[in-house]
Amino acid sequence: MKFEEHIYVTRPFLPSLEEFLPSLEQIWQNRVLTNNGPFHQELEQKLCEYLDVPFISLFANGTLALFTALQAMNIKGEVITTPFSFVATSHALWWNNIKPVFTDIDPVRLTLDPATIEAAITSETSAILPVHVYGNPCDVDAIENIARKHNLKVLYDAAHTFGAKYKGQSICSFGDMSVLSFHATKVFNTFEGGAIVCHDAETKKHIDHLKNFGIEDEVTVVAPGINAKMNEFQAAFGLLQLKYVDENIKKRRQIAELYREHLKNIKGLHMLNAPDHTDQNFAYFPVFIDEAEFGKSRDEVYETLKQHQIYGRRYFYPLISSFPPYRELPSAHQANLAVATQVSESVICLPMYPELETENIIHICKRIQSE
Ligand code: T4K
Repeated sequence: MKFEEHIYVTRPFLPSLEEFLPSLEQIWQNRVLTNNGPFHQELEQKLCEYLDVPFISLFANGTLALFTALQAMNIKGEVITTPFSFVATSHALWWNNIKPVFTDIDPVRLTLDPATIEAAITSETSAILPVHVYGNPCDVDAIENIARKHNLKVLYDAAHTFGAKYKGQSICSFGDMSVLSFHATKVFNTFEGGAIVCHDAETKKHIDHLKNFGIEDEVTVVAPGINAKMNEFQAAFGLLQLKYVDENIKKRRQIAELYREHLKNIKGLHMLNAPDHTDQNFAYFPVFIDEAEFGKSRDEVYETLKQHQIYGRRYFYPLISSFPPYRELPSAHQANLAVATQVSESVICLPMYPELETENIIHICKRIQSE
């Protein structure tokens, strides 16, 4: 059997170089490298169609998109968020001088538990920042009810969620805004990249100003904006990626099915089930190790895999709430985050990318059970 030398948690999908060359030639011909060029405009339009959303603004990366969305929504004070995410979620709050308030996650979805949100609301709370972890939707209906009742805004971190649907609707159609990441490690990548989805033209215009220094025209600056624009290389690459994204999600689905088949009935190893009415994008394949039942700790499994050049990742361990400066916050107490702590200490994300070979999947599953 032939195995890749190193099997990483993910590998970015790259179309053939030949297929990208005509786009590069066009960029060289246009000499428009950035600032809302023709590829940028076309990608925004094509993504609105693909994601079935009314307005999208492209960004240099997902973190700057999160940062800018908070500015565009004029969010201040405290924001309720999850500790079980990539650090960028809370960093975007911190950089905006907003205090993250952590609450626990739902043990099934692994996203913010609506039952814990209400108790954390204070007079300073202005918004909720939930994350559709691994591409699985949050309980958007319950979150919307809480937000409406308490007059809070909702910004979804949808970094993992490209192309996923809930109740037949794009996940990005929920909340006031959603932020996507097109990082190299994501289901749809533009090397680095990201986007904000919003629901009206006025807001889109405001976001577009904010990501371009606040500039409206040559002599008018309307707000203290930042430079967070996606460039033409990224946008052209995104257009090409879009051609392959459905095929790639299909391959990811097949990989997930293979993993399920080979890992079922292993005592102490648990897998996630998608919430009802969800069309998944199979961005990640997390498994959860119950040490008492499995006979080995999560970290032992992780190390064993590494010894065989299989580089799974413990997304998301440690919890954001255990990093400085967040660990000083009262809401960062472990007692407040029992489910998140337990999940974070048991998870390993197994390799998942469209070109992962069947032999390698079987090899990974065998190594998990070995020794
Ligand atoms: N919100 C959430 C919920 C997120 O998950 C993220 C990003 C964001 C916001 C922020 O979006 P961006 O600003 O990134 O657009 C990775 C990614 O850097 C990060 O984008 C992602 N989440 C996070 C979950 O994972 P690391 O530190 O684990 O990446 P790294 O470099 O260790 O890569 C993992 C593996 O992927 C490598 O071992 C090999 C492979 N890889 C990686 C890259 C970058 C490649 O084969 N080629 C590559 O070019 O954070």
